[in-house]
Amino acid sequence: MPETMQPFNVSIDLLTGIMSNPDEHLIRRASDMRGYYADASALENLIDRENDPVHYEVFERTIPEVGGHLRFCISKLQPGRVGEEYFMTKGHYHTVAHTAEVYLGISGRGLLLNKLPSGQCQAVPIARDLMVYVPPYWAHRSINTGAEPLVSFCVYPAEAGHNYGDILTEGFPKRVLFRDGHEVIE
Ligand code: S6P
Ligand code: ZN
Repeated sequence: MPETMQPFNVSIDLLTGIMSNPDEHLIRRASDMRGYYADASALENLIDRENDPVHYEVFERTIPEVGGHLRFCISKLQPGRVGEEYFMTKGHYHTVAHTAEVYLGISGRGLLLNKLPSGQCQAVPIARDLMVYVPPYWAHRSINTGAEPLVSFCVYPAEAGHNYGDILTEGFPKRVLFRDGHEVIE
């Protein structure tokens, strides 16, 4: 047996989405989202007006990034809009493209926007008590369409990795907007 990692547990507050003892706490601020929203000037206004607020956070325990292990995290995305567009994460393909992922909604509500390299795009609702399966090869991004933080628990093969570059170049073909009092996907 090549490796003997010890079993462990992790405390997660299911109301706030805070993992009490993460090894890694990634914070993405509004300024980290330059280039992602359709309305670039609305993003600059948000950065100036609210002093570059936290956009989303990822809480993780360090797991070796090798086959056999599973990595897991809590993702917490704030509510709000940049112009008409709901707050969202950057989105990524997995570097090892044939690796899947499970997202379990913990609190809040929104969409998981999924895209294949062919251009096929699917928006799947996520909320407390809704789990989303992201099959191999699909890029994925969380979008918060609610008024509360969207908190998800994610699990994926530890070797998957994150490929942000390809989806940033291609873009997701759909955006999720609040327009004329309604949620619109266009
Ligand atoms: C990892 C998983 C999530 C996201 C997190 C932030 O495979 O999909 O942990 O990393 O929701 O989103 P993003 O698109 O900035 O990595
Ligand atoms: Zn992923």
